[in-house]
Amino acid sequence: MSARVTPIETASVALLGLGSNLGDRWEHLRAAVRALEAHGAVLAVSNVYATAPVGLEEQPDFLNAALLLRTELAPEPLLQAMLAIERSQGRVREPLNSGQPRGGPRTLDLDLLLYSDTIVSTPRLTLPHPELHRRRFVLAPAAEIAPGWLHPTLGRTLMQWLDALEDADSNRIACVQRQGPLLAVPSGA
Ligand code: PH2
Ligand code: MG
Ligand code: MG
Repeated sequence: MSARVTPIETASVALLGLGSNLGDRWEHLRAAVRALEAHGAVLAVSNVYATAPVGLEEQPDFLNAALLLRTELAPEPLLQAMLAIERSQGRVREPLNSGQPRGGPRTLDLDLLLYSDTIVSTPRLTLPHPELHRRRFVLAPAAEIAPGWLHPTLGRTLMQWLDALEDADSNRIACVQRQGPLLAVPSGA
């Protein structure tokens, strides 16, 4: 008689933010989704949003999106995989002491926003992402694919955080415009 083995669920769900404001922005985002498929199951991809730059304002507009990835990778290896995907799309990270302003133009930015209800605070990684609940360019796409995800430290769902944002400054509704799906809908679908 063979013992019945209950499979242990080891995969977690991560919420990623995608951004690009240099080069072929749509293609950088598409390439990121394709590359992430090697690291798990892409459960959902949001629409793409054209967004006004936040922080350093003298730079081109961004395209932003969000993605849900079911993955066996732990947060740190997932972050390493994301950084490698950024590099594969020509992202160059200036050293912190280079004198270059932070938050400048980039071909591809992949941010780990949430990883299940995991809380991490190390020099390399903070989970949940500290700016997640403050930025419309993050919350608009994220709330589209994970509206009910409860913020692990602050409470409230992503949709509640989005609804709570003031329509002011860089979070003005007009600064975040939905463009449409990232991936072409297959014909006949
Ligand atoms: N990313 C930044 C700085 N500012 N602004 C927008 N609209 N979208 C971004 O993805 C973004 C930004 C640093 O990562
Ligand atoms: Mg970012
Ligand atoms: Mg980043």
